[in-house]
Amino acid sequence: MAFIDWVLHPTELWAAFWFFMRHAPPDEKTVKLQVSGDMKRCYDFLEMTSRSFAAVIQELNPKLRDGICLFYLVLRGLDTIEDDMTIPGARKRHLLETFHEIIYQKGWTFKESGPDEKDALLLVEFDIVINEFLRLPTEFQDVIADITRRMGAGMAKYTRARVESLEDYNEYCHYAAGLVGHGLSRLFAVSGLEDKSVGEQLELANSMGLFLQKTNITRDINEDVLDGRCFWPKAVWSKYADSEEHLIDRENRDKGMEALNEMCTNVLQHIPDVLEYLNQIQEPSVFRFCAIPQVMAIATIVLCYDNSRVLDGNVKIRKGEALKLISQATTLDNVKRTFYRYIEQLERKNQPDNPMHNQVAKIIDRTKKDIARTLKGGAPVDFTKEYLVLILFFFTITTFFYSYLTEKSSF
Ligand code: D61
Ligand code: MG
Repeated sequence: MAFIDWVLHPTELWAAFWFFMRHAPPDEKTVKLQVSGDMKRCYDFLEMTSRSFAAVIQELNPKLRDGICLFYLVLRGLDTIEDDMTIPGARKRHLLETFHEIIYQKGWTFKESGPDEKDALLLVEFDIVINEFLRLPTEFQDVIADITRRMGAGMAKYTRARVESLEDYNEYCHYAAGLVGHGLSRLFAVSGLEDKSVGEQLELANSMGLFLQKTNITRDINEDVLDGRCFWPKAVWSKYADSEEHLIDRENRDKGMEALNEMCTNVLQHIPDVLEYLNQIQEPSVFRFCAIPQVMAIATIVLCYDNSRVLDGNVKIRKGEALKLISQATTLDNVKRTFYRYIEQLERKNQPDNPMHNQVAKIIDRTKKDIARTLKGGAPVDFTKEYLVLILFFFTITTFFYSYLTEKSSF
């Protein structure tokens, strides 16, 4: 059905065409040609362990690129231990709580991962990550170690505790992703590419992480429940289901949908902070690095809203849609236009009989007003589709006219 998708979404085909024109394969590999030895291996690990962040990290300004790659690998190592259900509780908590010291121990490796652990190899060769970490400027090392310590402690806490209340949910997401936002903001400031104040507005940085993490948690409910996990807070799902399995049960679909819509509404609350955070970012490569994950997230959460396929299995935005989002995440104004488009789509999906209708309508209203007020030229209109139809129209006419002429002259 991919072909039909492309025909039905000509603007995405257009974006894909330009994307592949700009990112021809040889160009893509330039980062790895510039770096050597162990750092090259670290970029291999980055590509192995992250589909979503590998490209944006590689396109960062060289002042930040290696530091943020290593920040990612250190935390991915920590998260691989957190996610591994085969490591005994006490051992796991000890590893999580001491990981910020482990990253200073030359030669440390870890071979105890369970057989299903997708990123086990990263820990088997973790000495390589440590070598490169120790080569970073100490200001970078300090930030990474501080965030690793706090994230490890939080993750250790949640190996026992469950996500019960909404406060727990915000706290867990703070440990898993909000702290990444803190660390990144501090690294941006330390590098001198962004203002010192970016490294101090940490509440906004936290929201950047929460918007991404909560979107994933909301989208992945089916997969997580089938794996025997659930990150939806009990305070929410227990209003609609007797158990986590009951939540995705077809027999309980109406209640399941109410729970899903409540979870989506919770995510949407972070939108004002996300736009305010992006408003402070100056350097173009840092801007794209921050904006691309956020536009993917808003597209995903709007797709999930009132969508029963989330409870049945996996939902994903189309490949072409993702390429279009990436190519448009260049400036604050373009990102605002993208958010506006998705907010309008959400408005169409937000039916009056939905119990979340009023709360979602408020967020829609506020976001549209915020954007219309601050965007040059006011509320945006997207004419890309109309342009393409026009081009296609003239192309067809010209072709017919041309063949008509050549037919005539051949006689
Ligand atoms: C600007 C740009 C990027 C940002 C940001 C601000 C603020 C926060 C984040 C990125 C982090 C968002 C994480 C969302 C995806 N969630 C996960 O990967 C979960 O793991 C959480 C713990 C490890 C976090 C590692 C990480 C992720 C992204 C980074 C980074 C570090 C460092 C630099 C740049 C981006 C999730 O993992 C699932 C999996 O194993 O694949 C989980 O276990 O919950
Ligand atoms: Mg995890």
